[in-house]
Amino acid sequence: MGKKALITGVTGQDGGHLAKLLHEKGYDVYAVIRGQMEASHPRYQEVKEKMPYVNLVMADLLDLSALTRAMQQIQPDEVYNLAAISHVGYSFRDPVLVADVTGKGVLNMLEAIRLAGLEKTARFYQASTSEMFGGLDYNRPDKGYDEDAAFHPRSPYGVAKLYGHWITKNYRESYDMHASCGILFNHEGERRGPEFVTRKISKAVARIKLGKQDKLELGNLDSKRDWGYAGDYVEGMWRMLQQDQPGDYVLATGETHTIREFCEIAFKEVGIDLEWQGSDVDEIGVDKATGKTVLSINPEFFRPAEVDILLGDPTKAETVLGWERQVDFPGLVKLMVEHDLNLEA
Ligand code: NAP
Ligand code: G4F
Repeated sequence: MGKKALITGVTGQDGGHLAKLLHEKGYDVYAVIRGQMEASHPRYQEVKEKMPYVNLVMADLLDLSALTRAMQQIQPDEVYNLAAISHVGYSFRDPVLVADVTGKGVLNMLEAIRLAGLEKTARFYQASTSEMFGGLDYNRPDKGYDEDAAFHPRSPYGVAKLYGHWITKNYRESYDMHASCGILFNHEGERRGPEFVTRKISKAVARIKLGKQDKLELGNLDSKRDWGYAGDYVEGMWRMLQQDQPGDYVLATGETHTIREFCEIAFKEVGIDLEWQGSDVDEIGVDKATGKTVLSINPEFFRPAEVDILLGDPTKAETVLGWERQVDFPGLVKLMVEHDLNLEA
């Protein structure tokens, strides 16, 4: 019998990559999908069609009884908690729901494992985030944040994730659970939701190239992110749960780039050279060849508090886990634009 893994968040970006990886490694893969989702729902169908090897279990992260039943029925060896309301901008608009799902949802998962009597056997992965650092206390320009850096979350999402991070560590210390936290910096790719900036850009660039859209509207162009490829990051999650001891690990690239740079490279991929004109909310990106405005600023996308810079130091993951990345920054942008050109054509 293969090992059994239970994933939450399978309909999201990372869940799809992780389900595939675990299946390829010989696991029996189970995944929690929200209870209200009808079999006719497109996301349910996508999982059924593209990941037929995944056994679906109905449960919501807010529903402790359903989660406990799932743990009792499946008796998983490994549990990967990827489910969350994960959009930082949205978390300012609905902070209470985000606290419940992204924060208390983690407690529900840990309690479900305990209530099912699996705390000594099931290994647990919590999807922690670089958003917990927040950028304000950034004082290591060469190295970036590591596992010991101070937290200073700047969004309701970051605060909720910090609760999830600490309650996971608390269950590790209190009940001797094999519970690990991956502090992941931004990771992107062809499965990224269109509400996140990289996919919004790659999709718009493809549509502009194909004449299906005139212009892309963005918020802050000058924040910096440490962007990697999601497919590389799920391998790191799995490696954390294969260690003899649980722990916390930063997964990052050690490079940081502005949104502006991402735009420049993405437009270049389709043969458009961007020229920046104007400043602040009046700044625009112009196609040098045609003089057409292809990018402008919409203050609607600014956040009440911003994380100006994220840069991670993955030394621990590289040395202890032997974690490696296959896709670099230009490769990531290329991969996303090419994917969206094919999708939109
Ligand atoms: P994502 O694409 O936004 O996926 C979120 C998943 O959570 C979806 O499957 C969603 O299901 C599920 N979900 C939301 N509310 C739920 C609820 N009440 N009950 C059950 N499931 C629920 O996120 P991602 O990019 O794959 O990220 C995976 C995890 O890593 C998240 O926890 C995220 O916060 C964290 N993280 C991500 C990054 C990154 O750069 N991607 C970096 C650090 C940490 P529906 O389809 O039903 O909505
Ligand atoms: O793509 P974003 O929405 O990602 P953000 O806020 O960094 O959060 C992502 O990464 C976190 C890890 O650090 C995860 F925990 C989290 O779940 C999520 O996956 O925004 C990136 C940057 C921000 O500075 C934002 O202000 O892009 C800026 N931005 C500029 N214009 C925009 C836009 N972001 C979005 N989503 N949409 C815009 O139009």
